[in-house]
Amino acid sequence: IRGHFPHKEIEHYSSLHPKARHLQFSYGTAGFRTLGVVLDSVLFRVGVLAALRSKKLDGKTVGVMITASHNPEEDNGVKLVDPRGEMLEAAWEAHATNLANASNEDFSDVLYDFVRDSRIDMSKPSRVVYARDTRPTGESLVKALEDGLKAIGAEGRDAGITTTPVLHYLVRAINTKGTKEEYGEDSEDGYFQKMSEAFRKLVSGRPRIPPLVIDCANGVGAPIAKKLAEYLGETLPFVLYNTDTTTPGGLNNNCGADYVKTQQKPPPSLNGVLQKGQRACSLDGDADRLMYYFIDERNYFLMLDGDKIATLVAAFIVDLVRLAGLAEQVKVGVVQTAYANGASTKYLADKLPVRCTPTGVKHLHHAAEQFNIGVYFEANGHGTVLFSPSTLEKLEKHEPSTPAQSTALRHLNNLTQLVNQTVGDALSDMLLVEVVLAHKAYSAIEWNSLYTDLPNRLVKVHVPNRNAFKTEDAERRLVSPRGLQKKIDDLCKRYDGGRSFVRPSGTEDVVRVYAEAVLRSQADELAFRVAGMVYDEAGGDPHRRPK
Ligand code: G16
Repeated sequence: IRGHFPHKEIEHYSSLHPKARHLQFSYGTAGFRTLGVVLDSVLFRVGVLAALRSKKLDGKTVGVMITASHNPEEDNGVKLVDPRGEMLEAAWEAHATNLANASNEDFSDVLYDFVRDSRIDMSKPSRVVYARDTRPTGESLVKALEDGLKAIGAEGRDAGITTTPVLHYLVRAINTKGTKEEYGEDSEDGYFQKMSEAFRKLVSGRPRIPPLVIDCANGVGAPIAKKLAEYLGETLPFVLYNTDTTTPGGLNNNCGADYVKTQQKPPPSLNGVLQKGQRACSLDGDADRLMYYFIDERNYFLMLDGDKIATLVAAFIVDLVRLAGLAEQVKVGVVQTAYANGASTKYLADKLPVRCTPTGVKHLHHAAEQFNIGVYFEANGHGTVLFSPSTLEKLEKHEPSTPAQSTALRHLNNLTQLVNQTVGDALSDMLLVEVVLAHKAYSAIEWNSLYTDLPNRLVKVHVPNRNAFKTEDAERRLVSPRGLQKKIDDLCKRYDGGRSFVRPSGTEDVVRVYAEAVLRSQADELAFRVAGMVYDEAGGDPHRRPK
């Protein structure tokens, strides 16, 4: 090993954060996620790992976010953020899992072997910036993380209570400071400044935007949205709901983006609030997901989910690229997952290349990087737009030959500033949606009418062991348990437009079942029949079979 391995410090601090023998942890879709009260040892070890990751990357700043996002309040979690603000490199996820599961006696040795095998130079500097959401377990988990940093002697920067997207922004801003790729000032203020300035430019000269209702899920999105309102002033009036971050049990409870998406209805707290046609949106517990919706003339609830956002945004960007005279040089593509509504994929595929990846921002993000401009969204409202470095350069240098080209180019350049390109960001995405609606002079009704969603249903199935379910083909097919996929295929054939798939969740202890069909009743029936098959196959208790 190069440099000094701090055996003593590691043993000392590790003894303050012992791992319970019977617990096993795994770095899943979005890091470690489980009950907050059992995560102390994990946070300590993640602190150690983040510090080592920074050393490995020559002292660049690495991020740590403590959140369980859309999960219930008693859950918590932690994920690592790489220097450009993107998710941790996949190869290190396995290291994270290994370290989290090492026994107390072995931890120091396992760590030593890891440092040696990964050729980490212990004499390098180490910097970590971290933040947490509003969960009650967050405060003590931060302390455990800080002990991990101390054990390695890393320099820590506490970004306090903020959203996941702000933390990702900070990581990129810190690491690009003073370089050609400077991302913005490395503070919350810098984040708001950058976004709100771009927004003002993009909507200037457009008619006044009618007020938007925002459901903050009783989470950290509430204080951050409040601050954003100060920066936006009258340019985007909004009314905040579900902003109570102190009453126990409120977080994501009967509110938030996940509630709206899975229940397919507005949070009860908005009953009687929404006027017909008025735009409303829900954030999730760490404000990285966004779900729009409205009530129509007949009092029906209509949801504008991640697919609707992707189509709206992608079509707008394609138009701008064409108007700027760059259609030949800048190719726009869209990335979705198996959860994308079949109607959205059909609508998009007529206009653009569309790719499908497994669930998880990290997968979509990497696929989107393959395009000059990659628009990625999960149906659950998680997504963003990526402009490749060469595209950014083109947009900056391109000489427009007409006033119309010049305007389109200016809009595109402002979009690169408006969008949080590090990760899905509910507030930045919200501003993006509002820009497109303002430019197109669309109401929610017109936006919704771009295409009609196939009725769909998402069901959670509680099974004894979700790891028995394994998938292939971007999670669209099951390979295990054997034979189950064939049964699902046979069943789907009996429904008009029937499609269904099954996958284990990476953030909750459940198996997820998705189904869609031409008729609402059929989509529901298909979902529950597949859920029943999953339950039986997994040996679930017959009395608790999904209904
Ligand atoms: C996380 C991931 C998302 C994923 C979601 C659900 O979101 O970042 O990419 O769609 O979990 O994943 P799964 O179906 O595997 O449970 P969040 O908002 O909870 O961080």
